[in-house]
Amino acid sequence: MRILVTGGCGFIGSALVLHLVLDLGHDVLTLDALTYAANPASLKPLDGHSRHRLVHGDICNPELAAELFANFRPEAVIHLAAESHVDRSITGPAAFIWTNVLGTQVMLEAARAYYMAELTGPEKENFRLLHVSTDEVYGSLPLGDGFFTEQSCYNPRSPYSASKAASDHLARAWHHTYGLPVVVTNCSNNYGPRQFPEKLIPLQILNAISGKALAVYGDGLNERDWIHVEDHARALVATLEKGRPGETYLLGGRSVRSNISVVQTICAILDRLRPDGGPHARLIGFVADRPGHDRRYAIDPGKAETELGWHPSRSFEDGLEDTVRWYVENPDWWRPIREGRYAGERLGLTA
Ligand code: NAD
Ligand code: TDX
Repeated sequence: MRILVTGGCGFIGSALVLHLVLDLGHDVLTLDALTYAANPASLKPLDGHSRHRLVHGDICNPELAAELFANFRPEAVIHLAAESHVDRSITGPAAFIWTNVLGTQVMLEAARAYYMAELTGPEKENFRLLHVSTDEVYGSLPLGDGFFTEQSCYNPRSPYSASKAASDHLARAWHHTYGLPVVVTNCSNNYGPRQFPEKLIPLQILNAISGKALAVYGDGLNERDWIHVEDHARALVATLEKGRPGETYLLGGRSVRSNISVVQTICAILDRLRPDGGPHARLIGFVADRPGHDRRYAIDPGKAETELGWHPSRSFEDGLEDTVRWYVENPDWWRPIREGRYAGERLGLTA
C-alpha cells in the first residue's frame, strides 16, 4: 500500500513508519515540518530505503498537501502531525491551534479533493484517512475510578486537548458532511524508545542518569494509562485494515499507574542498571502542580479489541525496563537534544 504519514519524524510517527516499511513492506511518504519535537535520527534505519521518502513541509500548507496527494496517490493517510506537549500548550497555545486545528483542516480538505476527483472503484472504496488523537479530549476522571469509552462526552481542559478535540470534530464532520472515509482513534499515554525528553518518562530517565532532580507535579497521585508505542503502532495498522469509516476506537494499554509510582519504578530500574548512581529515588522532589492538571486518564479498549482483533501485548513493567535500557544505550539519539541543539541543526538545516 502507498501510505501518507504526517508527523512521521515524531515519537509515535517514527515507530509507525518503521513498522509500516520494515515489518509490513508498505510504501510510505512522511510529511513532517521537523519542529523541535522531530528527530530525523529516529528514521535512520530507512536512510536510502526505496520504500520511504521524507518531505520536509508543513501540514498547514494547502498547495504542498495537494501536490503530495496528486503525485504520491496515497491509498491511505495516517495523520499524526501535531503539537503534542501539554505544558507547552499552557505557555504558548497559538502553535497548537495553528497545527492541530488548521493543519488538520488542510489535510482533510486535500484528502477530500483527491478522494472526490481522483479516485474511483475499489481505490475509492478502500481509501481511508486515519486521524490519530488522544484520550485527553475526554477530560479528567476521578482518582482511582472509571474508564473512558467511545460513549464518553468530550470535556477538554487544556489548550492541547481543546485543540485535539477540535481536530477530532473536524475529522468526523468531514466524514458526515462530505463522506470522506475517516476513522478516529483516541489513545492513552504512550511510552517507549525515541520519545522527546519533555514527556514524563524520558525526562525522568535522562534526569536520573545525569543526577538531576526528578520533578513530580503536585502530590504525584495523578494517574495515566500507559501503552507501549509499538502496541499503538500495531493498533493503528489494525484500525486501518479493519476500522469502519465514521467510527471511533479507543486505544490503551490497560496499565493505569500513578505518576509517583512510575518515577519510583524508573529509579528502581536504574538502581539495577547503574548501581553507581543510586539510590536514584533520592533525586525525587515534589513541585508546583501543572495548572488544570487532569487527575486520571484511563481507557477501556474493549471495542478495539473486539472489532479490530488487536490487544496490547507489552506489560508496563517489562516495557519500561526496555525503555530505560534503550535510553541508557542510545545517548547519540538524545544528547543533541539535551544539549539544546535545534532539530534542523541536527539535520544540517538552517532555522
Ligand atoms: P511528537 O511531538 O513526538 O511528534 C509530532 C511530529 O509532528 C513531529 O515530528 C513534528 O515535527 C511534526 N509536526 C508538528 N507540527 C507540524 C506541522 N505543522 N506540519 C508537519 N509536521 C508537524 O508527537 P507524538 O507524541 O508522536 O504524537 C503523535 C500524535 O499522536 C499527535 O497527534 C498526538 O496528539 C497523538 N497522541 C499522542 C500520545 C502520546 O502519548 N504521545 C497519545 C495519544 C495521541
Ligand atoms: O516533569 C514532569 N512531572 C510530572 O509530574 C512531567 C513532564 C509530567 N508530570 C506529570 C504530568 C502528567 O500527569 O506526568 C504525567 C504525564 O505527563 P506528560 O508526559 O506531559 O503527558 P500528559 O500530559 O499525560 O500527555 C501525554 O499523553 C497524552 C502526551 O504528552 C499527549 O501528547 C498525549 O495526547
